[in-house]
Amino acid sequence: MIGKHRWKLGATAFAVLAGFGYFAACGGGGQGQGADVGQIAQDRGLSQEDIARAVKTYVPTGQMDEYLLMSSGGHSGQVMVFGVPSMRLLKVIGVFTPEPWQGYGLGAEETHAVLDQGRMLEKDIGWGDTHHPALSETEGDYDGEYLFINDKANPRIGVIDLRDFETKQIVTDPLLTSNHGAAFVTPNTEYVVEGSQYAGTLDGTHASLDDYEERYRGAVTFFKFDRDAGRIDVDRSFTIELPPYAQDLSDAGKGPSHGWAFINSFNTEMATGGIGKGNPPFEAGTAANDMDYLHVINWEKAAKVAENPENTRTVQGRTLIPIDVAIEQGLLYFIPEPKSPHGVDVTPDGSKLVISGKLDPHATVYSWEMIEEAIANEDFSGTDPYGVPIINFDSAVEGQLELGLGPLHTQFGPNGEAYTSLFIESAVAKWNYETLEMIEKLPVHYNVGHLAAAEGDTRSPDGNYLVSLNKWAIDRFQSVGPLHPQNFQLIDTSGESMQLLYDAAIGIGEPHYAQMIKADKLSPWNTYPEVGFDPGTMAVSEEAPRAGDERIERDGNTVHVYMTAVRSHFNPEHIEVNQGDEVVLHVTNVEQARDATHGFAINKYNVNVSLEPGETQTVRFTADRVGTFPFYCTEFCSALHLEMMGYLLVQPS
Ligand code: CUK
Ligand code: CUA
Repeated sequence: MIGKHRWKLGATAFAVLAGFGYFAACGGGGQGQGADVGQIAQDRGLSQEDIARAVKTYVPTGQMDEYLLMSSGGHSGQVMVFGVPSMRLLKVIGVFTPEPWQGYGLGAEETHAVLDQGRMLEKDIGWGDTHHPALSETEGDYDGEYLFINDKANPRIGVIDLRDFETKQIVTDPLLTSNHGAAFVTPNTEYVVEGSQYAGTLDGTHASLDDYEERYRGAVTFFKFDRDAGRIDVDRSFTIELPPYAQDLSDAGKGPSHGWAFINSFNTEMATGGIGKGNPPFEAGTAANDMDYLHVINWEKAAKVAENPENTRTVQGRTLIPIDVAIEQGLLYFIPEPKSPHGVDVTPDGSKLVISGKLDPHATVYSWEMIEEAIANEDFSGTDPYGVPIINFDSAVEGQLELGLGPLHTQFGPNGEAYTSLFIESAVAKWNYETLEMIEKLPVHYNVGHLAAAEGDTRSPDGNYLVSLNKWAIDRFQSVGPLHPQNFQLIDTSGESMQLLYDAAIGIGEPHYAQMIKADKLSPWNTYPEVGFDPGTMAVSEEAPRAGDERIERDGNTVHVYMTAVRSHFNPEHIEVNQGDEVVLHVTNVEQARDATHGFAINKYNVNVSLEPGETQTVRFTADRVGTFPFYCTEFCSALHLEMMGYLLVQPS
């Protein structure tokens, strides 16, 4: 419980602050400062716990946070980066949607090309439902090189390079109608895993819901990640056909379970809803059975199986391992799991799996050793309607622990601690996955979905901090209308008992999941390494304009402009073209000073490009509108920033 102790005496305040080393830190910073702090606490009615929280979360100006929280940006289709423990928002990375400040998707050819990769059925898509960011891993530990994120609504994966925190690639999955068990990586980022959620036809054709069992399917795609290229290689990727259950969250095995992936499911009832037709609603139909199926998939073997074309079919240009091949080759097994499960989380040592059921108050702990043995001994209770062998529940489960109402997702600490979110109960349960003992519960506000512990899903969790990604905020913040802010609650897990530290309102919803990485594992660039650097290729561009080399060249109806940007001018400053000309603008920020970013915007032409120091970009457009169009720098880069402008003059043809 949160202490509601109010301070009565300044003297008590002194004592507590002294206990936190406050005065030592003040270092003689003026007489009476301690008294002021005590007075402030008293005036604001802060409790001792409040002061402790403030001291723990405050990062003094000029100092850095210890961790970075890489969070889904929810429906924005973007990624948010926060510092922990300050919970300061450091960046919003455009992934599936344009991001105006970074000029992502607003004129620069390269970023347009990335966004265009995300078109589906020849449509531009103006949003994403991003759920799960996944940091790249080496030997089961975050390596700080790449970040992946899924879009549930339009089955896609975005690839972000953490040298410049920019999106480099979007891959779509035409076989799926939606994804959810994504993005998750295998322990060396061999593959980025993407499990489907709502079943559909793999070939994208229409099928009646009456033919659901026959025609509808789920699937899991293993996208091959080429680390040297920094891109997913679709041609070396493969998909495994699955029954039309609603596949849910996934996780990859590590250590002893390396080479395997685990996916939860619900709706093994294969309900198709239809209230209007007198059928039970989806929510009832999908919860009829006591057990659903944990999918146990041998991806390492599947990768070899997929190499032989005799084993696969090509569907919509992708390589598919049909379900019967998956069964025959021993790639796919099921294990019963309690009622409508949600999260499956592999323990840091890879020896156990923790599964939580939305409608079951227990965490169920599966033993990898037992699963492996059951597979070897063919210890099956039968098969599902599609012929997938079902491992006996008792042959795979090590134990269960009652946690509370609505357990969803689990993260881990360094000493056998498991932290499981309790959605219905609005609490975090801390328990030990080795001894199956409950340690403690902490109320959160309210209805928590995912948790993000520091490095909490790697093979070496840090402890220290936990973020509770709450679904409801209700009364936690000033009302800003009926759509309430989302709330990230920061929790200190370093002590004996968990302590709620801070409510961080998130102005963007709904973020589902985040991962927390030690900041010193990242080594992002402060500027692009050389002048003329193209973030699309992550190399110096031959075409990049250099200082002294600025010019305008006409080639028929195409006008190439080679431009440089430097505090506080563009060169050239006049661009004169005829209506209908194609303008190709190559522009380089020739500066190398840290943070000397210039923007380049053309009024009324929907162009805004961000040029970080050293960066070059190409903007291509047809000068179809006649008139005078200022172009100008959109970053306040210098005292004469407002003067950093020029004119595009388009004369009638
Ligand atoms: S899901 Cu949202 S709270 Cu998409 Cu990971 Cu569980
Ligand atoms: Cu460059 Cu303002």
